[in-house]
Amino acid sequence: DAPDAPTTQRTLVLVKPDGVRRGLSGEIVRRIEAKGYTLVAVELREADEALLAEHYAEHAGKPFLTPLVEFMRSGPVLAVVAEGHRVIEGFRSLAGATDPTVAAPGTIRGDLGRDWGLKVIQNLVHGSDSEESAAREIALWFPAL
Ligand code: RTP
Ligand code: MG
Repeated sequence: DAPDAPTTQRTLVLVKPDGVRRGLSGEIVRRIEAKGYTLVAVELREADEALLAEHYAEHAGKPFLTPLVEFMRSGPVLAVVAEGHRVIEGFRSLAGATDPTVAAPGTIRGDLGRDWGLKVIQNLVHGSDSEESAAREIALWFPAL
């Protein structure tokens, strides 16, 4: 590579079951593409318990883990791998804060999400939070990549 070539990075995005059920998959993918990121993989999936336990391993022992896994199994999720310079941070910025009530307007969660007062926060999307998480999550969801 040339010394100043942009480094590419990949992230795992999930449109969670609430997003798919509400018909927001296209709008969420649209925002990723409109930002200029490249789609590497897109697949509608029914996640099983083993996959989700692995995906959410960092939350083992937390009180919201069981309702979170139950929620994530309540319907299909759209699994997406997106690519671009600083896409991990960039998608987290597009997604907004975890709690949709306080997520900034302009973000996916701020514009489209709200707290429904359920056992676990339903906030439309997941995005990898570091290079290590992204590598681990992409290998888990898309072992062929
Ligand atoms: P994500 O992993 O989904 O991209 O979201 P995040 O980093 O903003 O949030 P994280 O702390 O990793 O939590 C994972 C997901 O668990 C649900 N959650 N519910 N108190 C609650 O009800 C609660 N806390 C976390 C959310 O769906 C959150 O996105
Ligand atoms: Mg997280």
